Amino acid sequence: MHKTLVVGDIHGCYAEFQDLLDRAALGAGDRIVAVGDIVDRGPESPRVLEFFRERPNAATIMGNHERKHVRAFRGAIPPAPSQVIARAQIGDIDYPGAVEWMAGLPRALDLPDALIVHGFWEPGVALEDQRDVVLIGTMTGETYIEDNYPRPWWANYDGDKPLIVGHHNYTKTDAPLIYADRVYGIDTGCVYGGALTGLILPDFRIVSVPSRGDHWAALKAQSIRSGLIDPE
Ligand SMILES: [Mn+2]
Repeated sequence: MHKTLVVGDIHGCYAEFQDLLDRAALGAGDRIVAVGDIVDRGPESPRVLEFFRERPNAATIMGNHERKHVRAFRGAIPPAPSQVIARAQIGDIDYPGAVEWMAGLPRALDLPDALIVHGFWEPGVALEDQRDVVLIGTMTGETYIEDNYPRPWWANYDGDKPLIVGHHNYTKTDAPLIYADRVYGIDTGCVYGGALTGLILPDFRIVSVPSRGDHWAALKAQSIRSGLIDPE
């Protein structure tokens, strides 16, 4: 029986991602799936991108950060500091190809044992009819869910398989949110000094490694010093 390691928001934390792969001890034929937001805010977005672009057994869905790269590159929105920094890390030669690849990412992965989306879920709506902004986890999508449904949103989940999401560290600890063995929120804030969490299917076994530091604070400070972004 092959396993699937589902990984929370990596945000360019390549070292911790490698730590997690060591901890998970996957075998040949096992699969790695990220919940999106594999880039931005962390030190090594290019290496994380390369991993998911090159490995045949690895896949990611689209997070709100990948979507921001796509929309900013197309001129729909101005890039936020975290996209400016990631673009500089990736380099102008490779950036268009990276964005094109991000544009092709799916907004959900419907696995045999779980449904995986980055952001949220609207109850009473079939997967194919869910709004992009809800599944991908934009501010618009979050506001829409909060304005129209009781909180917390995960208590309204009515899909037929367990749901795995990232996007917010709901427990504000290094431990994932586990709601009624039905909804798993596995973003544990690695890029802010928390932990990187994975879930190994089909057993829903948690694996976790500590962050090596508050990468976003360090990278932001360094990028302000170098003049790449403006002070807030
Ligand atoms: Mn996110």
